[in-house]
Amino acid sequence: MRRWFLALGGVLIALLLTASMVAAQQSITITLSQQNNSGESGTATLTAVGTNQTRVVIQLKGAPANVAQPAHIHEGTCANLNPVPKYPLNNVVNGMSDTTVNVALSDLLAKPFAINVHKSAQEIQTYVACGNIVGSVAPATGQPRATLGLLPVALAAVAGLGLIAAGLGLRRVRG
Ligand SMILES: [Cu+2]
Repeated sequence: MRRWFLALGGVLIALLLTASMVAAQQSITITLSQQNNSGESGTATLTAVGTNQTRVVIQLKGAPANVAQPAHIHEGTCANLNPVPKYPLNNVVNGMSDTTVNVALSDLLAKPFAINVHKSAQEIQTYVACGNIVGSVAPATGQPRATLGLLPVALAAVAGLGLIAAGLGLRRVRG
């Protein structure tokens, strides 16, 4: 019975590893373009965290030193933005911001959303950078094969690790 227990454990570990590998693939990077001649531009990387959260990491070049610049996810596009913030992000300071928001990446991709950065708390009405949240993670936006293609690899990994675990279990029983 012990070998079955070990084999089962091996398969479970393999499944967990596979799940984390697949989850790590659910990430998009968008471009944040300068607005109002700010000289600030860069990227935002959005990564799925579990099934209903998204980590948003903003990196801007040309940001002023030690100025807190408000940032949000807004509904709409940079060209046609709903000015009311939908999901607040942590302030960009020295070009960096890192926030986990309570919304699934797939939901952010399901309809138009944009990330914008404001000049400062005092000059919040001035946008310094903006980028539309678009990408190829969700099936609705195309290229779902990139994710589906991982499935055979994941299954092979599970099978292989399961066999290894079963082999170790046999060896233990014999030894
Ligand atoms: Cu905003």
